Amino acid sequence: MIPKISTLGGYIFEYQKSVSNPTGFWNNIAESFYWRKKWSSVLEWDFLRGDAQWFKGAKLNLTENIFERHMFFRANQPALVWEPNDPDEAHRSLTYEELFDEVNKFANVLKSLGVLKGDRVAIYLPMVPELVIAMLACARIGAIHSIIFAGFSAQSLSERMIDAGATILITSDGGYRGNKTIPIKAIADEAMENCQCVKTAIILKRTGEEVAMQPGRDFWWSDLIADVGIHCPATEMDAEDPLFILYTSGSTGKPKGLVHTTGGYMVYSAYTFKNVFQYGDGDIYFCSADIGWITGHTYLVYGPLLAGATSLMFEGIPTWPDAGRFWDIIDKHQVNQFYTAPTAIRSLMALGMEWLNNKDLSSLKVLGTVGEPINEAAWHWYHDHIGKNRCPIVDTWWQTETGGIMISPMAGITPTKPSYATMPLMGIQPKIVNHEGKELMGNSVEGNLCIAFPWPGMARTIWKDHDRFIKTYFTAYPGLYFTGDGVKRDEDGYYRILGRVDDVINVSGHRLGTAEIENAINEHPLVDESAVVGYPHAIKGQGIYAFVVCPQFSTGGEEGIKTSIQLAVTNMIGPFAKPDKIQIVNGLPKTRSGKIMRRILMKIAAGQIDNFGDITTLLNPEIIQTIIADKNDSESKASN
Ligand code: 7RM
Repeated sequence: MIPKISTLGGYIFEYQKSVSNPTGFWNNIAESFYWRKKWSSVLEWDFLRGDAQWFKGAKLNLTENIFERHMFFRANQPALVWEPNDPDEAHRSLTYEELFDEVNKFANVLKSLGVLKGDRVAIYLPMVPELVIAMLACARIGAIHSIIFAGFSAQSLSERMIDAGATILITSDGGYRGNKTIPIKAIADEAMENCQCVKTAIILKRTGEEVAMQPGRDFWWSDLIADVGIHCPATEMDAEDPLFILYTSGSTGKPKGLVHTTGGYMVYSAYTFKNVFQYGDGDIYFCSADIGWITGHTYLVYGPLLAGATSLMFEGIPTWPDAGRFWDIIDKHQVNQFYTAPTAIRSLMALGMEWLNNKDLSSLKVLGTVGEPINEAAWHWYHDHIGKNRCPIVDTWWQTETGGIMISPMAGITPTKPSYATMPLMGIQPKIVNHEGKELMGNSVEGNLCIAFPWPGMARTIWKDHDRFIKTYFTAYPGLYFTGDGVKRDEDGYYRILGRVDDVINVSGHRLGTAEIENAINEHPLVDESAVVGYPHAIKGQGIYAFVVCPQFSTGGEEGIKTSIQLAVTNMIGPFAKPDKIQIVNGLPKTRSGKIMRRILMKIAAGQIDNFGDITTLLNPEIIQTIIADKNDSESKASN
């Protein structure tokens, strides 16, 4: 059994132990899992080289810790409950035994297609149970899955498949999202055309629409699954063998393929899941994140299933058929823990209280948020109207890179404060540093958030680019892992995350690099250059503001060019990366060395009109007032 902290005193005591003797602490936690062979050392590390190895020498298969380990007590307990997009379609429930059968069969399918340990398998699927089956089947045979969120464009999909060197793609005919049908296979076809590495595609039938099947390359899931056996022995993995690659945005244009490994990720995801949500036997846990993002990986699939939980997955969106969809699901399935993003809370809050009428939310015990800072108003609404003042909120801070939750209350144990992620979890040693790299000691300080010691769930490298891993995370503050987030430690020692301090923006919980969006905009033939910044947005947290220089566009064609820029971004990245505002400008504020001064553009986008600080290094200071005047102009036009 994975140990569970149950009192504040227990937390304080265990936390002290976990930081004074981290290897002893994690050694004990790891003992509650099933290993074919135990480790020879708990941890070897060197942050200067971006290295950490956990449970070295240990052998295991993660899926044996989900299935074999739970088969005696939980064979007939639902592992996965699936709620479809359309409430009129029947929901599905798979017990641990049933899910095990499906995973084994699909693992045999992969084997029959020649997939070997260490091969990369790309997965581009909507939120259906087969997505979970596919990823666990990879883990069963030691293949490395790389899931690409099904909202990404063909271009983004092929870029990621090429980088990962994926040889096989698992996808579907289409997908449902609210009242829309997404042509997944058509997008996948376009992506496969541009990458030579993918030789085989497995197509799941979801929408039943007509799709083109390329003979010799494309196979139906249902055909392949029909003639394979129900047993598939688990492949023995080293603790440090990769489990998956997940791409995330950074401050440069190219997304980073973060690599998570088997043993440490297993221990960390399950331990943090059980402790943060205080999951108990028989509870129904609902995480609304898409599996295409890290939250779905760790807290919809791996953490819950490793902990023997019943995990509910939802195919659709919170506002279709109406804004009561989440609350209907909670009512229907008697959900006990609910984990979502602040942007969802804000958008539902804005749609009014009527959607809560006649919904029974009394099963709820714990509420969680993740992905971006939660403002006080949204926190209170969630607390009062969803949790009815009796459910603790866990505001969980973490990243794709961290693999699991790092700073968060443990539900019902850590006293909460609205908009605070509160305290570090076991073994996590946060440090706050200033720009010179000096650690800020004591309370009531604000600076950049770093972590001083490894934890088992951390990413080990960037796929095929360890130098970039070192450069991105371990160079700014030598000896520390740098998160890219700003943070405040208040007078009580509580942590409040202030948001990114680099060129990453967070739009509706989607993490995007401004450079990525700029690259897409700059593809447009009429665009000379552009600068993208985030600005405060009431629902999305941050909106996307693009300043675009395109001297040649024909007068009067402003709307046309804006539309075609939106299209360029949709095609290159995906619809979720479309700028909320585009302003055509004559120039961008630049330093003498040619660097765009984003700090100024961020202020302008946020509505500031003076106090731009030191602008003496600017080559063209007059452009600031021009941009502001044009902005006001176009905004007053827009509101007329
Ligand atoms: C889990 C996830 C990571 C970035 C991170 C932060 C922001 C995440 C919170 C948060 C304030 C939170 N992974 N972030 N959680 N900010 N409070 N509770 O979202 O890789 O996609 O994004 O998200 O800026 O660095 S992620």
